[in-house]
Amino acid sequence: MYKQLATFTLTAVSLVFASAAFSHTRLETPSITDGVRVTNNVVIGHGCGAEGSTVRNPVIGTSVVFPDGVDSTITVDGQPYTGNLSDFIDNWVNIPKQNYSRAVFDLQDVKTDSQGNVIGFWAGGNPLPTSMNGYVPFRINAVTFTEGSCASSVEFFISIVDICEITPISGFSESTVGLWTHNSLGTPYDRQGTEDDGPASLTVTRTSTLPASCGAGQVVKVKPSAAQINRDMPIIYNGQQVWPQ
Ligand SMILES: [Cu+2]
Repeated sequence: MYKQLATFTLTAVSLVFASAAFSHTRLETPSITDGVRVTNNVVIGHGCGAEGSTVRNPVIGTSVVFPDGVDSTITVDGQPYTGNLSDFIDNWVNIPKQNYSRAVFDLQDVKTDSQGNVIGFWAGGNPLPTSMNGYVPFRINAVTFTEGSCASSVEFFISIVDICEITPISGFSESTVGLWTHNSLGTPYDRQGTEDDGPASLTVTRTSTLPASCGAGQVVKVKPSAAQINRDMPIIYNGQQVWPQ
């Protein structure tokens, strides 16, 4: 009896955590393998409001930023790495490509760096009913591991802000924005919280055999820089910044 109760309690607790985690804004397919182009979606699971609240404000837009790999922060097996992303991934350029869709939002466009490479995208313009999920489609081009590298997987942290009300930065609150971002970059877009569980993750797992000298291989993680978030998170539409404002 006690054992059954314990099992039930554990199951109930893990279900609560699972559903809470699932309702965050995440990628439909967070785990992919190298060398394959994958159709994916940003899944907006709920509107703005305190985590766990039942009444939420509808999301009217979303802003999505991939680490550009230029000034990103890299760790290898948990340790800071000062070399380049190209030591592990040799084609991290123009990896996301937005798929045109007016299924959820009327307006959308890609975000580009100074060279015109896509580093993110946004969509918005009308409210997503709070009772439904919103799927914002994009494609991830085939990612390839650098020959000779020891990386067995590379996890990219994708920063997303769901917007429920257009405000200046000073108006950011749980009821106006959903911050699916890092908690300690030091940008106005940082998620409030002690755990760094905001961004949506995308893990690329290597399918080819590692060089024999690599042993078990290295686990690589890539976060955007504060400078990139500050530069790339705002939404520019027809040459004008429309959010935040
Ligand atoms: Cu959530």
